[in-house]
Amino acid sequence: NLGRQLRERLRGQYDLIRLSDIGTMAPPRDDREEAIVCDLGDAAAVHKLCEGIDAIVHLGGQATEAEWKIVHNANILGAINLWEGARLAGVDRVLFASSNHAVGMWRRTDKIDHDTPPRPDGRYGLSKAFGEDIAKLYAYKWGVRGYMMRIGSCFIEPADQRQLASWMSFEDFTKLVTTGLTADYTYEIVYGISRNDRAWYDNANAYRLGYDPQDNGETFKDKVLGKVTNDPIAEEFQGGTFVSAEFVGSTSRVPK
Ligand code: 15L
Repeated sequence: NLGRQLRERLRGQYDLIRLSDIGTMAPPRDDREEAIVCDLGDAAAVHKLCEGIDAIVHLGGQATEAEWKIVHNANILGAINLWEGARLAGVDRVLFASSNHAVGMWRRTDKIDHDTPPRPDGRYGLSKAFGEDIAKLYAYKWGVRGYMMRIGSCFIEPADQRQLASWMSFEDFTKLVTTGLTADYTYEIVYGISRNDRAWYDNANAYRLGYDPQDNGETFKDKVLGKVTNDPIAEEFQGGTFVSAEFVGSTSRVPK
C-alpha cells in the first residue's frame, strides 16, 4: 500500500524507478518505470533486482503479525537477501520501513527517540528490529547507508485515538522518504509520523536530517477521540493490540 502511494508521488522524478512486489503491479507507464515481480525469499532474484540501482526503499515483506514461517521468509531471509544484494551491487543506501512495533513494548507514558533500543511486541516487531540491526552491520562494515523509518500508522487518516499519536499522512511519508534519499548519513533511525501533538516519539533526529512534516493527527481529534479498545494491556503500551495479542500474565514484568 505504501509502495503504491510512493509510486504516484515520486513518479517522473528519477531516471528509473524499479518497482517490485510479490504480487502483480500496475504495468510501467513510461520508460522511467520497471515493475518486477519477486519473492524476497528468492536470493538470486533479489540480488538481480538491486543491480544498477542507487537507492532502495524497502517497504516489502510481511507488514503485520504472522506465524514464524511467514515472518522468517519475508522479513528475515528477505532482509538478508536484500542487504546482501545491495552490498554486491554497490547500492549507496537502503531506506527501510521499520515499524513502531520494533519498540511497541515501551509504554504510552514513555517518550522515546532514535537512541531508544528495540522492545519488539511480537514476531513481526522482532523482524523489524532485525532489519534495523542488519542495516547497521552493512552500514558500518560495508558502507551501505541505512535509514530506518520506524513507521507509526500511515493511512489516509487516524483510525482511532491511538493513531492521533502514531499517524503519518502520505504526504509526510513522501517527505520522510525524500529526506532519506538526499541527506548525508551513514546509519540513522527516524520515526515515521507526522508532526503530531500527541506523539510518543521525539523525532528531533529526523528534523535534524531535514524532515519537515506538514500534517498533525490532531486535525482528526473530533472524529476519533474516545475511540479506544477495552483492553488495558493494549492501552498501556505504544504497540496497542500488537502487544496484548498472545500476552500472558502481568505487564508489571515489563520494566518501567
Ligand atoms: C504497522 O507496523 C502495520 O504495518 C500497520 O498495518 C499498522 O498496524 C501500524 O503498524 C500501527 O501500529 O498502527
